[in-house]
Amino acid sequence: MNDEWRQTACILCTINCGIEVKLEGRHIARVRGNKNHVSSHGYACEKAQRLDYYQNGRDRLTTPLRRRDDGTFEEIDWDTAIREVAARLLEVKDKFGGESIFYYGGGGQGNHLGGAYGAATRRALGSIYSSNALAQEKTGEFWVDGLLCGGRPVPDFENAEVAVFVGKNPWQSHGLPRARVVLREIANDPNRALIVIDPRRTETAEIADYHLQVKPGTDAFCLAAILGALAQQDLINHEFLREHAANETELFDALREVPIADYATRAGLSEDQIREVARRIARASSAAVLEDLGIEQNLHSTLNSYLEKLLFILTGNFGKRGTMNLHTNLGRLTSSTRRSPATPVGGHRIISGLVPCNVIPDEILTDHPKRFRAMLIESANPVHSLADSQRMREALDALELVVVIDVAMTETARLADYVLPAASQFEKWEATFFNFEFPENYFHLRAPIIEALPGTLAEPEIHRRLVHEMGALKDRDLDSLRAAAAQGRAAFAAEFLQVSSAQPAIAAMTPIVLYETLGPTLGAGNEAAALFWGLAHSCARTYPESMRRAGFDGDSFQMGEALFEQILHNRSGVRFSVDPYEETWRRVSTAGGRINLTIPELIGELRELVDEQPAHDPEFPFVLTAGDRRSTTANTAIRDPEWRAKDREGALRINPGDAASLGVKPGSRVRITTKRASAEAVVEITDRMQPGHVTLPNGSGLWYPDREGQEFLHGVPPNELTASDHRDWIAGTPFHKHVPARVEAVS
Ligand SMILES: Nc1nc2c(c(=O)[nH]1)N[C@H]1C(S)=C(S)[C@@H](COP(=O)(O)OP(=O)(O)OC[C@H]3O[C@@H](n4cnc5c(=O)[nH]c(N)nc54)[C@H](O)[C@@H]3O)O[C@H]1N2
Ligand SMILES: Nc1nc2c(c(=O)[nH]1)N[C@H]1C(S)=C(S)[C@@H](COP(=O)(O)OP(=O)(O)OC[C@H]3O[C@@H](n4cnc5c(=O)[nH]c(N)nc54)[C@H](O)[C@@H]3O)O[C@H]1N2
Ligand code: SF4
Ligand SMILES: [Mo]
Repeated sequence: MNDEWRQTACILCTINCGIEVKLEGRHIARVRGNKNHVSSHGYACEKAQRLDYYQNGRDRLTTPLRRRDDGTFEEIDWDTAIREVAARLLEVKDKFGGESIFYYGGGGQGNHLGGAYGAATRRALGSIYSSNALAQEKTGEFWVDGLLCGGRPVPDFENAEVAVFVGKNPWQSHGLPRARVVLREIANDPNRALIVIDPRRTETAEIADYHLQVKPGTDAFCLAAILGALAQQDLINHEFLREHAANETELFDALREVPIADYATRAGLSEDQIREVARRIARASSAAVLEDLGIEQNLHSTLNSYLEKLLFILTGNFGKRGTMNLHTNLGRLTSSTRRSPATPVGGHRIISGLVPCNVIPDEILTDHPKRFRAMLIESANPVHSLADSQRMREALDALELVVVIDVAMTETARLADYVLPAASQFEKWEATFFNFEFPENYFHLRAPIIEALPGTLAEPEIHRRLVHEMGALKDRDLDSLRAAAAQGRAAFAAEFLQVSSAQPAIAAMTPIVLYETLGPTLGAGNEAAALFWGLAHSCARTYPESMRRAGFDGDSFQMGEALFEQILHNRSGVRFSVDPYEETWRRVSTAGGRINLTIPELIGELRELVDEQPAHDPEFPFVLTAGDRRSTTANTAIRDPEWRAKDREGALRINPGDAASLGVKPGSRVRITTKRASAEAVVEITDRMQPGHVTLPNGSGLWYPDREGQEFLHGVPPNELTASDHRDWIAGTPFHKHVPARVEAVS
């Protein structure tokens, strides 16, 4: 074993805890939390111990692949791969227009440089439509946030008296730094309260002060009832609303009409529970709220997000300590790509630049002239992760060209025309742009700690080669910038400004331009970090005061340089902004700097709840949550089932009463059927589940070779069971958490 501890981050969830690892050859042999890390301070959960299963998966790709006519792959060299991929993409562009080339992915839980550099490739092609996993979870929330306040409020749980989790199980899924520590602190303090809304008695619900164990899919009723109680019992923070909000009439008219007792019953709760929770939030000196997939991937998805935000807004929990605040951003890299408001075929709403994932097959499987003709897929496994795997496979099959950039042979890569093998996240410079903390915000750029697996390339280099091959950038375009870079940063900055404004075609290639001009001055192998020079300077221009409070000084250029140097050299992350709570108000960008309370479309949906009949199809008496987070899941970042010490197959969890009526015992096999498909699973019987509700884990059901190279499917791929038309009317978000199903014992 190499005795040195190396700093990097865990890539298995959005929190990206700082870790230190010891290597044994190419293996990650030991892992511990990095005490010096700016945001995780030594915290790491059990999953990080198993990162070597990601780094050294047996199905890592080691050479570019080209599909033969018979569907099998042949190995090709990188020069051939780049030449052919560039030519084939340009061919699609010439025939059908660059808009017909759809980009999917760009990053996972630990990596986003591919997406950042990929922006250059997309601009070279004129590809304007794209999407990623956010468009099957957070786009409804983004849409609501935009209309309410124009920003994305984030919870300050560390300082909150009351913490509310709606359809979120942070004990397992994290979603906040040091989740288990913070949750325990809140739960153990008699003056604070933890409130959980979840149909399951999750690990988080178990330690909560209040667990509203809703019937699956009834959150709109539960949240409307709580808001109704706030409005009808006059638990509203009127002073806050007078000072900071606008357009309250329509909303309050609707809330005054909410039949609280009736809605409580429909949600499977008592009126007392609803009123108690409403009072507890209202009397708190501070409250913070976090929603997640349980309500986003569920009936009334976007309405749920709206109602969830009203919990903290109507009680005045915004713009102060322990509540909800608007954070800084290190950089938005893709916002300059040309955007369209709606999809080309179906005219579906595009939110935050993302095509709703559930309509992707509809935008392909049609004879509409504007349909997507090719897909470039990077660091994502849409055949597995998007609703309706069958239709996704059909859709990929109908395209002229599919190119996949991944580290492993995924379900999506198997269907590609070309597969380009990427270096792993421990073999290259990587970062996420999940820097959403407040009052302090952080960024962590990771350096490679293992040499790239032979045959692989990092994404920045892949995109550099593609852009050159397509002729979007000529070597001589960069001469003046290279010369300036040799003279130092100030000279480089001046020349960069000059070139960017005079030559838009070169400016469009900014990530690659920085990589090739500033990059070499950072040392061989470090070129990909050059992108952060641009981001550091844009951060210094956008948030000079926030950066000063974080200890940066001098003029904007000096602060940008200092931030870049810290990002480059600090292996435990950088604190780049510090804000007072009032700063949130300067970031509210809705009219008059006020929170807009009324979203007409959603008030309509709220009012219609009263007539909604609970859907009950005797053919499908169960509600299946297709994909929950467990201590043994990490999306599909790890493919080897052996990484799970327990629950290797990903059990179907079911209530003891239901198991008894089906006549199944622990470890029995059952058949689960939805309107889309049928699958077999092993059962785990647990009273954490309520009757009528079953769950399967997210991320299971992957093909993986055994030691002899024979491939097996492990567990149930949840999206074989889901349907793409089962989605929200506003954001198109899927109802993965609420799939009508039938369960039968297998004899
Ligand atoms: N261990 C682990 N952690 C992860 C990930 C992982 O794969 N594994 N993935 C990461 C990613 S990409 C994301 S987006 C987050 C997601 O994090 P979460 O949203 O917390 O994850 P889930 O477990 O999918 O769903 C949350 C909860 O929704 C509940 N739920 C189901 N139906 C309903 C309902 O009708 N109403 C309500 N209120 N709740 C319901 C489920 O019981 C579950 O406890 O996790 C991140 N963290
Ligand atoms: N039914 C159901 N479906 C769901 C969910 C659910 O709860 N239920 N959850 C949804 C959610 S919230 C999410 S976020 C998505 C996640 O689904 P996806 O967005 O598809 O992401 P991952 O499964 O994390 O797959 C990431 C891919 O990146 C690859 N990879 C890892 N490192 C690198 C790298 O450095 N470079 C490249 N090029 N590739 C790399 C991995 O091999 C993997 O193939 O799934 C969604 N799908
Ligand atoms: S899985 Fe998430 S919480 Fe656990 S160590 Fe990794 S980044 Fe941290
Ligand atoms: Mo996600």
